[in-house]
Amino acid sequence: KPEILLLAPLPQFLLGPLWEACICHSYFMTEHKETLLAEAGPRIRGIVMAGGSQAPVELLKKLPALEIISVFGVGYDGVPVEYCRQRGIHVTNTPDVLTDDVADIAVGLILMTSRRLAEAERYVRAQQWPRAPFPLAHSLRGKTAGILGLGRIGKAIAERLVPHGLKIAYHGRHAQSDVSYHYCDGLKSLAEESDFLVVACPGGAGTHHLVDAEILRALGPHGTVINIARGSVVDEQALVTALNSGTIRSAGLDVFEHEPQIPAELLNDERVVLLPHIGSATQETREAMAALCVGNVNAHFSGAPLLTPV
Ligand code: 8YV
Repeated sequence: KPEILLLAPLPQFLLGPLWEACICHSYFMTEHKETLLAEAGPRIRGIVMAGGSQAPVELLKKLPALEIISVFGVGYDGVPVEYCRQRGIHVTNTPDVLTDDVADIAVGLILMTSRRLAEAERYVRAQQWPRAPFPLAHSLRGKTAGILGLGRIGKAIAERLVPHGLKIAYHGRHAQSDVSYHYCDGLKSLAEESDFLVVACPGGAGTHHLVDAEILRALGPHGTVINIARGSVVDEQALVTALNSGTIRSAGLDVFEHEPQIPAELLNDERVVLLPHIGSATQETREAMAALCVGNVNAHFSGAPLLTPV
């Protein structure tokens, strides 16, 4: 059996089939990483990792026989793709199967922030309703959602928001001819136009802190940041400052810069909705992701075409 490294905790329905096909080493779990690498490193032919985990070049250099990295997730910002290309290491991910669930969470965050759903629920539980009605929230109809990154997930979000009465604008590297949404050629102009700035682009160096203090100022005091992509895209400290100073109204976040650590200012802010990176976290979707993830590993080691190469 080929030997592989696991760089993240994985669900049993993925570990089972992986163990059937491979000898798996739990790199993320062992306290003796150097010993594991010295002993098994030369025999490691595959890596399985999560969307948010990292496979740094320094680690890959210690794996001379590495042939494939299979990411259990759509985002492969933790993989040095150019280095892998040069070494001929295949990289696969799990696109499409999670699109609907992630888009649903974006819509959920938009409803939660605009209608103050989490606050309202806390209000009821704290028995405050008998004392006074809950304060008025904000309607979605007629507002504009500005989508940063109109890829598969960004498009699924847009499609869901149109029936809610929102106008859609977007920014990305280029305008797309197959959509009728308004294209903004800069992120700042998108933020100026938006009530909800929805981050749906890939993470990694190319998008690091794209949403910074200047963009938050452009979004303005009626604006809300929604992030279902990667924490790295938003400058979290700038976000905290913008919320504290009333530069923006609120934020709905499923991802953070240093997961699972969340700044205390966000934890203590009633207007912010916080989720523990659950965009793809349903039984159905995670099982479909697992099937692709192990399917790619098995395809590679049996010489068949990869199911979903990056
Ligand atoms: C994670 C994600 O992969 O798909 C992605 O890029 O961020 C998530 O789906 C998930 O945490 C699986 O570990």
